[in-house]
Amino acid sequence: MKRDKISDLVSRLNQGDFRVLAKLLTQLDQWSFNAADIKGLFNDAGPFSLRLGITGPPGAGKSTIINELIRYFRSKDFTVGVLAVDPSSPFTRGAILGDRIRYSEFFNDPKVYIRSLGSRGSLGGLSASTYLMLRAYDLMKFDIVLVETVGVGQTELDIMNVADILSVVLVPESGDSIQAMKAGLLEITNLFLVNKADRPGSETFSNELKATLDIASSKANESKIFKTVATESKGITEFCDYILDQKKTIDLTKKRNDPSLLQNEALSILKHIREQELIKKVEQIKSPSELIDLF
Ligand SMILES: Nc1nc2c(ncn2[C@@H]2O[C@H](COP(=O)(O)OP(=O)(O)OP(=O)(O)O)[C@@H](O)[C@H]2O)c(=O)[nH]1
Ligand SMILES: [Mg+2]
Repeated sequence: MKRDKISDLVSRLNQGDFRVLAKLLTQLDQWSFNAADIKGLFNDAGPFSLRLGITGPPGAGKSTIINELIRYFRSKDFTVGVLAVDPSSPFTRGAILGDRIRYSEFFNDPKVYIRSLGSRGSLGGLSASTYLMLRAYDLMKFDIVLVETVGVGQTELDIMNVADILSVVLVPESGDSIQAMKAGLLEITNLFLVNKADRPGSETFSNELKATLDIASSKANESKIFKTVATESKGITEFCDYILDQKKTIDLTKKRNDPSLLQNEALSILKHIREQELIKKVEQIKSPSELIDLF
């Protein structure tokens, strides 16, 4: 099969064709390009899509919530892009199949594009190609881009850098583990969804969460908690209305030109490039002396 030139794909993104985006994302994932090919992704003028990050522990209901969010935003006639980063899958295939079933309702919707991605090769953080992919989504001019990540380790720090609004999904079952594993998740945002509110203990859990957050956050930075039952579409409208309110207050052009965010992105991308170069060198090692020669 003939491969499209990546720079052509980039320049055709503004036509809004999902097939062009799909081909480009595949090539970005394989990281088979040089800087000149993808220059067109680095656009400073916009318009830009609002990126809503949905992160949280495995199985909290992130994908089910995203399904509901898509339905809400479609009801407002917004175009929606979804990028689901699945660190558990070393290959993309499993994730694609899983999410195909989950998001099947929108499979034929010409205004919804969904892509899953394994986060291989990035030591737990978002892969360098994720940054480029989100730039490609921007050029498609989606109104909203939903980014699903599992909130563990480095990923939760990376997602802070790419999401314009970041929400964390927790479930009542996480109860007493709040201090331990959630500590990191509590620090990255002040916007929470307590999902599976149909489960016992959800009221107590929400109250405890609120109390924990109130100690940490200032008045100006007040935390927001939404209780949801994603499987029954409960609580979703309230959350989405809030997001749309927030959307009005965010200057996306300023955000995409924010030096500290750009520096973070640069660091991720450069680390990846240097790591690939190092791996090539390391693979040549055949003896202890060759090893030390590389130092
Ligand atoms: N009882 C109940 N179950 C729910 C709710 N939301 C999601 N689930 C179920 O929880 C399970 C996990 O949901 P997912 O949406 O796949 O969760 P996830 O966070 O995307 O999971 P990973 O991507 O694997 O980390 C599924 O069986 C859902 O049907 C809810 O509000 N209440
Ligand atoms: Mg999921």
